[in-house]
Amino acid sequence: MLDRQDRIEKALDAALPAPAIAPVRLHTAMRYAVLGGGKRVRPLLAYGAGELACAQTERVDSVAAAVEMIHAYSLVHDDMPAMDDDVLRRGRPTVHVEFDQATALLVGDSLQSLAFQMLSGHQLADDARRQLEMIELLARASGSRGMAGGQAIDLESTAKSLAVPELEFMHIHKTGALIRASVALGARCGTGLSDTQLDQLDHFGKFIGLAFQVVDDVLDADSSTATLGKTAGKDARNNKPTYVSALGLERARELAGELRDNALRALNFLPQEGGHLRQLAEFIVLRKF
Ligand code: GRG
Repeated sequence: MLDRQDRIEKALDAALPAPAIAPVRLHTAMRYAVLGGGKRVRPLLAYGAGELACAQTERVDSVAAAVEMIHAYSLVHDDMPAMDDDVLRRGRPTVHVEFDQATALLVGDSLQSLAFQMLSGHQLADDARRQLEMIELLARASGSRGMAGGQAIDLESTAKSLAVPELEFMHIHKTGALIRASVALGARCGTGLSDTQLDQLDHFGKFIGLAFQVVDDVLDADSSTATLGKTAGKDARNNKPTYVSALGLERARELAGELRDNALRALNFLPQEGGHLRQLAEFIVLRKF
């Protein structure tokens, strides 16, 4: 993990415009939003899937940087007053607090564009059609029928009590879609997996994405601001429906384990029984922040 975290940090650093390039404030804020923080779970999943598909690591670098840029943009926009209105992220002031709201909007916009530049400006696959499919895959996962759509449902759901299937629908989109896409894109950088194996991997991505969100709900209820590096206890204070409000803390914890087990079963059909993805699944459920 440390090796890959170091690798993605360098890839992101190289891909982001240098702070001295105009407009200096925007580029400084983009770098602030992306560099030097975060667990890099989505890039780690892309590298793990890429290994199984015998992908060239340089190709996975571009995919890993793209998914992390989309993730970072979503956090910047989510933290703004019009959405979740938070002042702390990755242990530091949020982008609109450190800079200003207009800059935070532009940081998100620019990171989203740069993500697609990463996928279109570097060779990811031998076959150009496959590369186009990969670009479409990220567009779908991050747009209104993926992450942004999930966020819209989240905003509409404040102070409502959602049944578990509705919660699942929201989270499969808001958090799950990008995690699933990270796995799918990493795997498509190589040619070592059959269509059946890609389907199994997609099953893994779907279930580990949902497990990630259930754990996020548990940590929000059960951890501290100091440990999380972001404000804890916000879901209950903001009257947000979560797995903890729907099921209680203990059952939500159990559910995270069940979702992980379901994800792990899909890996049994893959080379090295899923290799590093198996350990990443454990990390996602056992993480403390
Ligand atoms: C604004 C279009 C738009 C979407 C926002 C993902 C999201 C949608 C909002 C983030 C709000 C949130 C806290 C969601 C819960 C799951 C989540 C994405 C947590 C943060 O991800 P981590 O734990 O963060 O991977 P780090 O900092 O480690 O990268």
